Amino acid sequence: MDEIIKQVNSPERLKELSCKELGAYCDSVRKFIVESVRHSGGHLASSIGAVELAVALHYVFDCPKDKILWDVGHQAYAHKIITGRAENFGALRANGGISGFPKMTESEYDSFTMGHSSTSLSVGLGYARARDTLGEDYNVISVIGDGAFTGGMAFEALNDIGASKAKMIIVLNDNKMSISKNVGAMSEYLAKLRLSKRYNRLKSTVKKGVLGIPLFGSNLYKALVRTKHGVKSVVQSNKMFEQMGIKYYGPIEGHNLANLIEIFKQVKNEDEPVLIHILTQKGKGYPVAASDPTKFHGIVPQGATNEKSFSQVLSDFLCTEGEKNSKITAITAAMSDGTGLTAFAEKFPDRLYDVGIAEQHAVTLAAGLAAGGLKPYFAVYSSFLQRGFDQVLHDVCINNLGVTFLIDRAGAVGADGVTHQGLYDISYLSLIPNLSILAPKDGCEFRQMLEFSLSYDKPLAIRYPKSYLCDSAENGSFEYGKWEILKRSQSGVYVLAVGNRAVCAASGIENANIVSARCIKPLDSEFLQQINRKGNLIITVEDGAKRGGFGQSVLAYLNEIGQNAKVETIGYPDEFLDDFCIEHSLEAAGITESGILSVIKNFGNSIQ
Ligand SMILES: Cc1ncc(C[n+]2csc(CCOP(=O)(O)OP(=O)(O)O)c2C)c(N)n1
Repeated sequence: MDEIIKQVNSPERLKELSCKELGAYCDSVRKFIVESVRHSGGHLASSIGAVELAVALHYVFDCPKDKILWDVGHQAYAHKIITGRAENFGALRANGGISGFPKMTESEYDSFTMGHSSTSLSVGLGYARARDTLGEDYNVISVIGDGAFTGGMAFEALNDIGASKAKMIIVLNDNKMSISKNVGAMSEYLAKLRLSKRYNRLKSTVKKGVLGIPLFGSNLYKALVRTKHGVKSVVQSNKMFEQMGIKYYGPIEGHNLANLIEIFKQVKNEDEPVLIHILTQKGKGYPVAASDPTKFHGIVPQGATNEKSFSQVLSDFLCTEGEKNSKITAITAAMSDGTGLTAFAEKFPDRLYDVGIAEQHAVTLAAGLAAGGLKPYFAVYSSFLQRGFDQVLHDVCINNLGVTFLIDRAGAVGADGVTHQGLYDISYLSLIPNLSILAPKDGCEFRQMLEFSLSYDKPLAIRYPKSYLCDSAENGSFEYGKWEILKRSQSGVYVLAVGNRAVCAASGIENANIVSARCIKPLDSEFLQQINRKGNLIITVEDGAKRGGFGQSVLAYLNEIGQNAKVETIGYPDEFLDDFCIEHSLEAAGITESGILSVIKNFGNSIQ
């Protein structure tokens, strides 16, 4: 770690740096992020693209009094370093270390816990209104990427912000990229703004403002004038935002520190909502990342793995079946790589809809596609589908449409932490009539479920984690509504395991009946009736929240028919899972062989 990183451990120290030192500091921060992330994994390209932005913001504003809200928050590593957390980067996204996202409980400089996209404008307006109502005095700055700007929440907030006239600053960090290339009409509109004529001269107000910066204003002004391309981007009025009541500044070169400092100084004094459109490069300063920002959006630490991914199974399936059936369409909300849709997109570009970071729209789009006679598959991470609950219920399920939800990253997710845990899908989807929910024990069974989906013309959800270790030796055929007995025993103990991780945890256990409860909804009620005998023990195991989960569905059903067996449920307790390690999460919840064995042992003791 460079000395300057150690020394600058607060925004106050940052403000003491000279103009030249600030430039050197940015270089060191960038280098430090690259080194740290190569070791620990994390969001690389976005973070190194926002170094000058973070430095300029902390140079001009006074945090924690002023509130900087980093949308999604994956780009805020420089912010974390400036605010005294460089020492913790050895344990970035690890237990005992720091989160990869802003987190209120981690630092007073993190004004909000972020993780899901497109929230920063709403939070910002909330802060601004609270400030004005309480007669307080601070600045609110929402930093939002062009990807996050495609999300419906951002549009809803803009609508409100423009009308509110509240004093707040929106920094639109436009690098033309979401995780992959950004999409949609808004993105095209921003591209036009990028190309639009930029100012080649400094406005007198700008000059005045720069010269007014204490200590090195005149140096800055000279630097501005000297910049390679001159200061092209200063202030340009823009119709769309302006007509919505939001003052537009831009486009501004977002790696030019002097430019950024100047513009932030300018807008600090504005009394109305302003939007500063800055242009940055994702992966800036690290050529491999800049040339392939999608690959370097998030990187995992090096290490041998023999895991296979469920998304690869999905990819193979969609590519093969897509050939045979032109009605098959796939939808992604800006996550085609992560969910395994890239190959399908390349093969059938007209049948892959990337809707931007717009899960709610994606669900209802799928409903419309199905109503119109197509066969839509929406692949989405469990935690992001939370956004689309009402759309699943109201649009897909009330209309009983043949939409298949492929719910990836279900269960504990590890390094992304609390905001991304996929623990709630079983609970919230189980509430919805007409919807069936499946969980494959391995890739082979996932493939069978996908084949089943081809002829199933009703709402269907299949949930699975990122990876699985191997395909099971048992390769029975998939039968809708029926569970699979993986191991029989004379004992009265039945382990009902949901999905790959639970099945893996249970598979080594002897003297118990091990069952893959692959159909979460509907339950295999016939089987449950058979095993609901006094003296029997039923243990449900799921990589999901206990509340409203599979285990509680089993309990509710048995209660309805008159419960005889003893039932124990294993899953996550009723608290947020603030854990960065999948193994540790599973261990703590008892979703392990020893966790199940201890339940069996306690039962044995209790009947002696
Ligand atoms: C609701 C939701 N859906 C999907 C994601 C996954 N995701 C994280 S970052 C990202 C792209 C963000 O792009 P942008 O806002 O432009 O920021 P950049 O990485 O380009 O700086 C996506 C899709 C998310 N965090 N939240």
